[in-house]
Amino acid sequence: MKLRLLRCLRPQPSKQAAIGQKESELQAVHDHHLLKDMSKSPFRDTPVKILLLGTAESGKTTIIKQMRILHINGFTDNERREKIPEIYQNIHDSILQLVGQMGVLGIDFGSCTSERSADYILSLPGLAPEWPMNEEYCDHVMALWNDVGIRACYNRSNEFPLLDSAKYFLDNFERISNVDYIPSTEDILHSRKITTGISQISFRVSIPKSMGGGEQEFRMYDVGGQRDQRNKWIQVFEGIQAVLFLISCSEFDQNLREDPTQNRLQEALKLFRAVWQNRFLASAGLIVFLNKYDIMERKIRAGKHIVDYFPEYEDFCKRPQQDNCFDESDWTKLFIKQKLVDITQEPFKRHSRNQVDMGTSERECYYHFTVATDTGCIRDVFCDVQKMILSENVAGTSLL
Ligand SMILES: Nc1nc2c(ncn2[C@@H]2O[C@H](COP(=O)(O)OP(=O)(O)O)[C@@H](O)[C@H]2O)c(=O)[nH]1
Ligand SMILES: [Mg+2]
Repeated sequence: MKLRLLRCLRPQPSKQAAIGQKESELQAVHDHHLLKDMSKSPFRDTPVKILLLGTAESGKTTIIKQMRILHINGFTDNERREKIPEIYQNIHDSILQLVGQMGVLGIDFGSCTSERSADYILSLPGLAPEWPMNEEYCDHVMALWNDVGIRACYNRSNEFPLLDSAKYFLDNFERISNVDYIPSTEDILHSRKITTGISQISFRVSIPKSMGGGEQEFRMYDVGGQRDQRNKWIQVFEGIQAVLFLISCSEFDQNLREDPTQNRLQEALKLFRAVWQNRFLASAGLIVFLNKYDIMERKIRAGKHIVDYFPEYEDFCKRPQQDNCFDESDWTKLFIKQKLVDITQEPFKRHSRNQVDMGTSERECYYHFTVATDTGCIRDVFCDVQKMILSENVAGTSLL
């Protein structure tokens, strides 16, 4: 199915201004006909398939969890309890990693008591303690998280692989270590488990009356993001209507777990180029989530600057002031987005069998800044995405 995005639903400000009154009216009539046609179109009976792509830890599995919260009925108490070992493991991995890095970074503990707590933690196996956590373990974890040395180590956590949710779980440790603990929805959204296979979620959404009414089934596929998982991706490319590409805005100062010499944001941009140019995905709509901007903003407030990793940022900021750029976070967001836009405008020649064979593509790409752990944010963004995809289908069927 050939897909085309309807500009009317996501107008670009500059383009919007250029469209005269008359053209807008014509466009509205055209859209009305398309939307009216939609109820007759065949795609309603077939699921709309969305493929989540992006490097490891960009937020793909978190989006699947959000779909479950928003469109299915979330998590039962039993399912919540089943997440306890995963959350315990996240906490255990985080504290072990922090304690282990103290020596590597040459940071001292704030007290002898903390040193003893560190010895205790290092004497434990890599596997997290079982439920319920024993009191001794809890006391040591709490003492360490309150230690000034450990906090200094945490502030340098871009220099080693640490779970993004480490702070969230350690800040909430007292509640989590309680015997009556049942993970909250927020805890589940913050927990992390590596995706190795391909997982799928199906859900139905009601379509607004203005778009023809009724329901549409969506199927979303989540694949592993690590380098060694990417050869599996091709298996799910067939019949995909849209790719949701996740890129983490916060990883500009971090290196890959798989290859500590490689900057994570550079790797994500390389992957984006490969996805954009992939011939098996050439007819799919492309939507980008510039994710984790909450962490990016936190980093900038803590004195990190993207220019130290991407020197070209300096020239980028000399451009005329953008309306919506008030501070360094805004400029950083815009800079990362521009990197993606530049990739979609690169002319390219076919180098491999997997690349599309064309000059510059006419395809459009849609960008959203997101915080995947924030249900409200994903609800709003997904509402837009849904409209776009449904409109694309309408446009697609009208072209058949
Ligand atoms: N603070 C914050 N954490 C996020 C965000 N998106 C994902 N995470 C966390 O980042 C970690 C990796 O996310 P995950 O969905 O497993 O990434 P995946 O490897 O692409 O599936 C998890 O601990 C998530 O809770 C975000 O926008 N903000
Ligand atoms: Mg995953």
